[in-house]
Amino acid sequence: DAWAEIDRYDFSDITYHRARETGAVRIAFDRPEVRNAFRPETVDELSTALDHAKRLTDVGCVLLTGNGPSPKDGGWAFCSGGDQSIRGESGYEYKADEDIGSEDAVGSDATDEPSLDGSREDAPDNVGRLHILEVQRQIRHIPKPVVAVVPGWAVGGGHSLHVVCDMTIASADHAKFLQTDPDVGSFDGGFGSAYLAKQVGQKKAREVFFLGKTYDAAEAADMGMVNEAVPHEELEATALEWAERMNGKSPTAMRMLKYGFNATDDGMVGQQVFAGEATRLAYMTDEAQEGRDAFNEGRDPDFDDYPWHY
Ligand code: 1HA
Repeated sequence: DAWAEIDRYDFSDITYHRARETGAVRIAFDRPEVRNAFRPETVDELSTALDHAKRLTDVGCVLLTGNGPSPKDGGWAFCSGGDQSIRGESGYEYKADEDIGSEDAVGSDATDEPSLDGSREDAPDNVGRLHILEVQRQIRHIPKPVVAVVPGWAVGGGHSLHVVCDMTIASADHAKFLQTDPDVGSFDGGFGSAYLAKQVGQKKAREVFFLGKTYDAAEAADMGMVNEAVPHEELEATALEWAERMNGKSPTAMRMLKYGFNATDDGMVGQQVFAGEATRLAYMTDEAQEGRDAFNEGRDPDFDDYPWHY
């Protein structure tokens, strides 16, 4: 009841809701019949929703989850990773319908260049995509906590998505964590594995990938990659509770903390993102505004009022 759908009716692979009272958005994979596997269209939609959520200044938390259960067999899933049925030679391919990215669509009007408006109709070829990695970076850089709410399977690239989220809450009844990457000839050598090792330790992370065992929510919590396992029927309510709690905190402090946590693992980019926020804070001071005003008024700046703090 807390949720209102955000007006964007052309989403097909996700749903996107906003809880105005709570200051949260809920982005959910909506392909339960394939355990919420993602295809390029899904990734595009996810990226659009995350970018929108980033720009909502009264929203302090993003919940990322998977809708269910499957109408086919009642199974629950967060996400089962890349849709293997549309995996081509070099990545995941857009569906080859008449309008989008298919050989047939590449008619006489096709150019060699992608369009500026992001449409794929004039794409010269249906290139395989791995752009879920761009979404991982969005999750990493969005200036508010992203919580993975895992109602069922988190597998392969879906497992990596939960790893990159700031926190994970999982259904004690149905959540299952599994890495199949090397079974299907794939590997997330970035956040999905190396960052997982920061969470659970090197030996355990290597076990997750090299043995490919399935872990339930309690085991995943013991391991340190899940914050809390809760009864299935309490999953979404608990997630909303967490969102409300976080949304009550200082937005600046939360942003600085997220980027502070990221910085050591994100190298120069981590430093850049953290420093950008420090710059924003500095811009808000009279001292920085004196510099701006002096330039605009064609005079030397006078910083005498601003001490060299220690
Ligand atoms: O590693 C990466 C990347 C790395 C770097 C850069 C980019 C990356 C992008 C993606 C990925 C990956 O995600 S690689 C890993 C891809 N995912 C998998 O290997 C998981 C495949 N699925 C499973 O192992 C199992 O289906 C399952 C453990 C998730 C669930 O098992 P369960 O409960 O026994 O259900 P199951 O009967 O197997 O699945 C239900 C339906 O969902 C099946 O379809 P149906 O027979 O009903 O027609 C099944 O085929 C479909 N399905 C499940 N997962 C996928 C899928 N269809 C396509 N792709 C899937 N990933």
